[in-house]
Amino acid sequence: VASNKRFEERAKIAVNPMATKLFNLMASKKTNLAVAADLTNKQEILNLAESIGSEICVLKTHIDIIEDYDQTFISALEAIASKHNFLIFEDRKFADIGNTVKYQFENGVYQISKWAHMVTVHGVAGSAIIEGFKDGLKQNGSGLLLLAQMSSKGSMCVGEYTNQMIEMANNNKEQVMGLICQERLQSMTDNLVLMTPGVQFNSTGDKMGQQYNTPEYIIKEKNTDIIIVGRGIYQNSQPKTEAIKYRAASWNAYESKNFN
Ligand code: BMP
Repeated sequence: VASNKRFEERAKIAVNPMATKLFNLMASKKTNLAVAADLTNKQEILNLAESIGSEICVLKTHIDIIEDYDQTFISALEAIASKHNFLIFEDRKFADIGNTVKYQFENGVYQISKWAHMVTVHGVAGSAIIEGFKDGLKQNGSGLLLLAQMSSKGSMCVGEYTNQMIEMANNNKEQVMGLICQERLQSMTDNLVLMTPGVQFNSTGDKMGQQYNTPEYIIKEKNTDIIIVGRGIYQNSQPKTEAIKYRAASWNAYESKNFN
């Protein structure tokens, strides 16, 4: 299933404000590369962000794996993000009832709603989970990304569950900016951003169930919008050089689509 609209056109039809912002950012910066900065030391993440910031549209964090976390980390990351013009994505994978996710989003050590431009949500608890985000999302015009499919072996986000996640996204477009998925399906409308993890050039998987595809395959054959690359970049001896390669591969794959 092809989307035949360019990112700048999709920015105009997106409903969630962060979806519009991200489509426009990709179109103007000419990058659909997101990097998963899965490092456990705050200075290592900041160094990575500084070195690859010019190449990416989004930097994805797992804030709860950082061993020396404190609030100075957030302000330092925000400064790098505004200098290099990328958005911050906290991959929290919220999955509880609405009342609990509201606390997890707004409170606790991380106060995610204050700084994350987008966060991931599992729909397993049902669509009322979205109610728990409504207040927090308003703070910065942020967006939710629903997990419609996963990259890992044996994933249970398949079939009818995937269809239900797409429906949940389509029914809540003010809050939901996009989907985490492995392919574009017909029901995934053009106003949603489709982001795909499990991308690496030189590996087909790891020992813990991860499965990899190439940027070209994901963007061109599977027709999603953004690749998310973690170890393929941050574990390389030259992350910047490698990020430039992933950026070129995923952008060229996007540009090679047939737009009308
Ligand atoms: P890596 O490229 O190193 O395998 O990292 C992939 C990143 O994407 C990890 O941060 C992981 O938590 C995330 N992710 C994933 O791999 N598959 C999914 O289906 C959803 C994810 O968020």
